[in-house]
Amino acid sequence: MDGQTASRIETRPRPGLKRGSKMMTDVMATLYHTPLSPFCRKVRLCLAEKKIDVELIPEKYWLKESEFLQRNPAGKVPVLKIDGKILSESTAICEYLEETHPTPTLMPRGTQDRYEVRRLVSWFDDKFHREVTENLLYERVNKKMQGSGYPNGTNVKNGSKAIKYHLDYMAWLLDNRRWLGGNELTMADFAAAAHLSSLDYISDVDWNRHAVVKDWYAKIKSRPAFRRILADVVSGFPPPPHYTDLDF
Ligand SMILES: N[C@@H](CCC(=O)N[C@@H](CS)C(=O)NCC(=O)O)C(=O)O
Repeated sequence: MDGQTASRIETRPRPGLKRGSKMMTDVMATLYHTPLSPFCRKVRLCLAEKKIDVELIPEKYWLKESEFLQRNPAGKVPVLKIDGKILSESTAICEYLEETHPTPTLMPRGTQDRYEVRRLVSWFDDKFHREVTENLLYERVNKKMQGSGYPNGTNVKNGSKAIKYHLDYMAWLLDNRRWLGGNELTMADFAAAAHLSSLDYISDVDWNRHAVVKDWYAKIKSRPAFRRILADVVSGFPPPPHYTDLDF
């Protein structure tokens, strides 16, 4: 991790510092998150790309504690405290950040291009999430973490089948564009990379299926904004060695 990233993004308060103490005033924002949540990862990537200081606080959202529900009555992570406000819904948060911190931009200028980015963010956060992330990550990791049972074999099989189709679709897009949403890096790339990185943490992505998708992920994985995500370690689920390897 480079010095800049290390000082800007922290998973917990630094030793000797109490939250709310004067010395923590360099922290501009607080994100309540779960390390492998793709929605939280998307917000973390936008924050890091825009070099916004953030303190990361792990949240066991499934316990539905009253303090958490007060922050977000929907009972979901991510929740971002910034500018004296409490924000929820990952895409709304990313668009808020885009408007308040326009540089570097993660949305194109033109109406058609913006439409395409929004369509793809929704593709990954809705369709990919339902067909792949829920069936693989939530079955294999979330159920164990939350003590809510064992992976359902049918769901895992469906997820493994569906991810192939999604990788094929990404390859088709990337055959025609530099990045997923067009010729610039956008939120669409971060939405996709957030899901895929969480799945890669449990070795559920076949990077050899399409060279163009692997190249895209290698490019995005080597960005400074990605480093903190690659440093995540979830207790009871050690990541495979290739997860952090930029030359995977
Ligand atoms: N549409 C929401 C989805 C967030 C979401 O579903 N987060 C999951 C963790 S990955 C969660 O908190 N689930 C709790 C629940 O659905 O009760 C967003 O984009 O922020």
